[in-house]
Amino acid sequence: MKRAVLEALKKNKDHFISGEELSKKIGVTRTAVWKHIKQLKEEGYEIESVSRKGYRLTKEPDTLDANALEIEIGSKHIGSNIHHFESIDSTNTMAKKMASKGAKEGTVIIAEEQTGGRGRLGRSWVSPKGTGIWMSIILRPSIDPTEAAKITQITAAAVATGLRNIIGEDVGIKWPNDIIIHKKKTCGILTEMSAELNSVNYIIVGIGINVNVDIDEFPQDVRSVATSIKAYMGENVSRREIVKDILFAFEELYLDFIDNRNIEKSIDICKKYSVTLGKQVKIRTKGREIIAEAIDLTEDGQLLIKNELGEVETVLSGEVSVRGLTDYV
Ligand code: BT5
Repeated sequence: MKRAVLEALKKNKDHFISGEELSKKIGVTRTAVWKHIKQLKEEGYEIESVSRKGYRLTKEPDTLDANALEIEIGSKHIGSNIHHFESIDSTNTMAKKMASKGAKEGTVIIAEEQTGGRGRLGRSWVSPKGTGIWMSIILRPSIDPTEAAKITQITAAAVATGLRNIIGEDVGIKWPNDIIIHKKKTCGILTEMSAELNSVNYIIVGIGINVNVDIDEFPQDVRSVATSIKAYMGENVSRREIVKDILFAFEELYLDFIDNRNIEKSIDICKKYSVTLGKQVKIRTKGREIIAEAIDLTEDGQLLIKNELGEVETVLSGEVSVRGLTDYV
């Protein structure tokens, strides 16, 4: 019911809507409407109320509240079902739990804070309260497990597209899973999978974005490699707008992959915004370290490199340092 009140207020932002109209629309008493309005106000919504005119929504808080997000996203697929947590160990861990209990594809888990945010290979992901986007999407694609890395590329393309809408052209993709603003990491992607030999049970794609994080909140080692959108823009940016834009872009690119077996568009975006291609790179993969030139992405999203012996090889995943960009100098 609270959701219905919020939805009606959001749709009628430009004028007052009376308590009576709201109660008729939603099918509850005027007292119930008033209670929901009170609750929304407590959650940070600013609602003007004028006697004989009614209510008008004047300002929304930048929470990632599931009701507000679902209303705004309006998707039947990715983001149609959102679970919002104030504090959680890791949205990826929660997504795995939910997926193993049957949560449907497109379910999104989002948190204001993670106390045990995870990066790749057991590394940790710093996720302070209320200022970032820490979210995971549950996917159930009918693909071969060997294709899972494509999901990371689709996600990188979607995040870069969403962020470029808001931030502009300083957003780049560092293969395979980082989004960079002005040479520093502002987003990391963690793709995890549960699979049998030939089939995928589910894939969890975790996305962490430093939106309004103050750089001082990061521990020293992270501070030297990380930035936030706020640090770049000089002002707070709506997390909700970003979530919306990213999920919208993700749905289009992901469904193209699922329905048409096509990731060409995603790979084109990854190439176009790449900060890796054409650069000297140091790659740690499968226990070895290679110095090479990053030449291209294959149509599957693997990195094509030319090693020091002039041999061309493909790399499926790994740690990449880009000369002049990250720690490789
Ligand atoms: C990643 O790992 O970049 C994947 C991060 C995925 C985080 C999301 S948040 C929602 C979901 N739930 C989770 O528990 N995880 C996902 P990797 O490439 O391994 O990079 C990890 C490294 O990035 C760390 O070792 C730090 O150096 C650095 N780092 C940690 N926190 C950071 C932050 N907030 N911003 C930028 N860099 C960070």
